[in-house]
Amino acid sequence: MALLPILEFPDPRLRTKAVPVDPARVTEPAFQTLLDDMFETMYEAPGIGLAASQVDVHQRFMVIDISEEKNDPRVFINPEIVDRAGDQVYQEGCLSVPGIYADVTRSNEITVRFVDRRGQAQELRADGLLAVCIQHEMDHLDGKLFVDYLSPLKREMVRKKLAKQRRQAAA
Ligand code: GNR
Ligand code: NI
Repeated sequence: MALLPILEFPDPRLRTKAVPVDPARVTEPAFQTLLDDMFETMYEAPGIGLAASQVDVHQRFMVIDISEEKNDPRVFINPEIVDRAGDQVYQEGCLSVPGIYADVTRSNEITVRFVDRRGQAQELRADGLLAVCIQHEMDHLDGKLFVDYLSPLKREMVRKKLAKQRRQAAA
């Protein structure tokens, strides 16, 4: 297994629109190893989700584990939201925007169609934090970050704060 480097805002590669995964590739060893490496990277960070885009792989899949015990690994390949209801506000963070937290409004309940790590088509109804996380990761696949929901002024403040954090880490 291997830890993968995570791209950080404002890296332009985070803006790449990911392409669908060929379902026939899912069960191949190279893809399964990539999934394992993404879980290892997510758990080590630590985070509750990781989109392939964040590790510079511009294909439509992500890994999620929102459990306290870190024993509920979920894989979503080629996810599509087919139904949604209501709104919720959640204070989000992102491994690609470290140390920044902000309220984001998203759908409260979603139905997502996807392919699992065995290559099987699935449909899942999710709400609460799982629904937030699925929507946050799907945004990454479209090159979108949670800071895009902030005003341009706040986003500029985030960019400067991260630049300062990096300067101080380097000094
Ligand atoms: O670890 C993460 N926590 C989190 C908290 C609130 C809303 C979304 C998230 S996802 C984030 C990991 C990440 O950056 N995934 O892309
Ligand atoms: Ni994120």
